Amino acid sequence: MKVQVCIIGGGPSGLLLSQLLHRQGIETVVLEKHTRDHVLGRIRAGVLEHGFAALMREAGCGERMDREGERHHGFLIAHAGGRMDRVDLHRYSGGNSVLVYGQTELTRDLYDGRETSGAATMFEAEGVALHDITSPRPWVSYRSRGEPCRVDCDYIVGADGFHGMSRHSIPRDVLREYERVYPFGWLGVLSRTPPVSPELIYVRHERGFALCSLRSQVLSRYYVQVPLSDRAAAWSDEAFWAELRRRLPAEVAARLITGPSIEKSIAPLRSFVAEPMRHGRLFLAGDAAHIVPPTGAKGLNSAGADIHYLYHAMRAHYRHNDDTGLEAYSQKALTRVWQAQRFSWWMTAMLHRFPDNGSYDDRLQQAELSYLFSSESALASLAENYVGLPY
Ligand code: FAS
Ligand code: PHB
Repeated sequence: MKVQVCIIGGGPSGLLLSQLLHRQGIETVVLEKHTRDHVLGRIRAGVLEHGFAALMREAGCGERMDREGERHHGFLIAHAGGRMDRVDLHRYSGGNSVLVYGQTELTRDLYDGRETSGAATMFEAEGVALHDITSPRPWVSYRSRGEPCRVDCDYIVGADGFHGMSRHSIPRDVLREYERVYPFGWLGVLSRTPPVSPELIYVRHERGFALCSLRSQVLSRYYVQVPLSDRAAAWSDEAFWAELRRRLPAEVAARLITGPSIEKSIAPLRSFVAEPMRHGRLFLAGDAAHIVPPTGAKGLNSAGADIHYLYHAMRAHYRHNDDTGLEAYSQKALTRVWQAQRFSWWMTAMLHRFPDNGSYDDRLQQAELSYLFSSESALASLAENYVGLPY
């Protein structure tokens, strides 16, 4: 097979880029390790920056997102003694907002868009390997149902997530990795229950962080911080709901409607960046290059910025033989990646209970929150990061 761009990974990063390029007549193939159903079985992000939503529309896959997604102009932070304060995103970001629409649904929309376009997606692609990535004619090998296959291309995009292989195709003496692993995880539950609040509630509590989110008015998403040693199977639904109630302000806990969990999992938290995001004709995008703790809702949205830069760079290359975007990609993407890293770390440090924290750290977190809600410029800083810094 010969294409212009070979994309490794059929998650939101790879699919969004492939759809955007396809609409510009740039031929791509997506190699995905698993089946479509397996990919769609993952419960992940829930909040889209306005820039990400705009990319979905430009990819021709935004219609259901705009119909079913919920525009949110603010969120709440519950902290000292059950007090709740609102972050007015609309006011402090100059009129911007976020869209609450699950990653599972947007990935489904992207798959539907790709199938309608007739572009090629190879599912259950095994043993993907990259070859001659610093030559003008890179190629990719993989097996499909045991049969050896080959893709010749101009460029390879590694959008295969944190556990993918593409990052490891960059020589060890070139690749630099930066990482911080947090001593806790998020136990998440999805339930077919009405959300406890019309807006998200982030909770700082002495027992640990909690988050009340949603996917729709009949589908709620909740999280509680748990030790890394915990296993989701050891948490009964009753134990989860009781722990969540303990961490919520009394009036919120009183109106919480519980129900059976339809998904329950623990996500470990880490901050991670791999540099550079380009080596020869290989470009890294999304979780393949960076990971953030989900506190700031920047994981999927950071991937969106990478895709924006890569899409415009490849379009300029094929339309105008202009390679300035490709040359600048890694540096430009990493500048925004590190802003998302900073914000995600800040939100995580402010709201979570760190096992080694002493009384000083506890008071510092309280001071951070009281400063935040006493300063318009602090609220403006949070708001502009949460809705999404400019691309
Ligand atoms: P993905 O990991 O989504 O997709 C990569 C794809 O590549 C996968 O489909 C995988 O099967 C495929 N692949 C891997 N290796 C391959 C190989 N060798 N060959 C071919 N294909 C291969 N972000 C938020 O903003 N909010 C959240 O609440 C949130 N929760 C999360 C919870 C969990 C458990 C995880 C893991 C992540 C979470 N994230 C969250 C971040 C998440 O949403 C990612 O940012 C998003 O999935 C990034 O998309 P991709 O870069 O496409 O990577
Ligand atoms: C979610 O709905 O899954 C979600 C929302 C906001 C976050 C993290 C996760 O910061």
